[in-house]
Amino acid sequence: MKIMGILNVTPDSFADGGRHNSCEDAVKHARAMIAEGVDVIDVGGESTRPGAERVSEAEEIARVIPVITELAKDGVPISIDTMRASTALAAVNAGAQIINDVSGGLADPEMLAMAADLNVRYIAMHWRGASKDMNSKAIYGDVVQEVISELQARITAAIDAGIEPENLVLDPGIGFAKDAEHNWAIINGIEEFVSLGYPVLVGASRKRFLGGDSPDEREAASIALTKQLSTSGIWGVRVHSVKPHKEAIA
Ligand code: PMM
Repeated sequence: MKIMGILNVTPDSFADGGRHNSCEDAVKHARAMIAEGVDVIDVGGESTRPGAERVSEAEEIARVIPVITELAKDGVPISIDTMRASTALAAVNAGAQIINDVSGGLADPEMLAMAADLNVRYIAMHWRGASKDMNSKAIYGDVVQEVISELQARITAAIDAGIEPENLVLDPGIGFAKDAEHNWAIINGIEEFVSLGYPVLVGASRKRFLGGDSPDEREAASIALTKQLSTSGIWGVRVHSVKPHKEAIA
């Protein structure tokens, strides 16, 4: 099972704020993850936390491209966590090999065609709308079946746009338009997602449904979840810390 290490390059992710320093800090943090054996570094310049506002395209690109350019020299696989085709293009040109689109192609009408053109791996996550008001969309009857059927629509759209099926990765979108009970139902039903026949990525690390008052207090539960998921047949987990998750899998 692959470990995707999260590298959020947002002003609030690193202590000092300024862009140059946050690039340097981000690269340093990524190199520490590489030393611990990370499989993919997921670079993102836009927060998708519940309630988050969008950042501009120019700002997103200014945050992530210097970091990707530097990390590409290390030869580690890099994914770009973006909902914008333009950012995905700039990132792939700078050395990223995977597009991680939390909107599964719904946020930017150019995204699926761009991913097809670039012929890189494309992670399609289940999404029902922008972070600003996604919590109001957490309404399901059978959450597993509804998320699967909404993902199937994204698979069809991706393939219609020219994305090669072997380039597709699916993600149920833990915490995106989902309450705690929905997230747990998906975790417990993850094998139904695996049985769709595509690699499955799960991003549950330090998310609110794990309890605790702060992200740090959710670390033990995150690691326990990786251990549980390691026998489910999923392709990878998207996590904040590398070593403990590697140990859990081992
Ligand atoms: N979660 C976040 C951001 N990007 N990408 C994928 N593929 N799956 C996720 O679950 C996911 C993501 C938000 O989490 P963070 O704020 O901890 O980065």
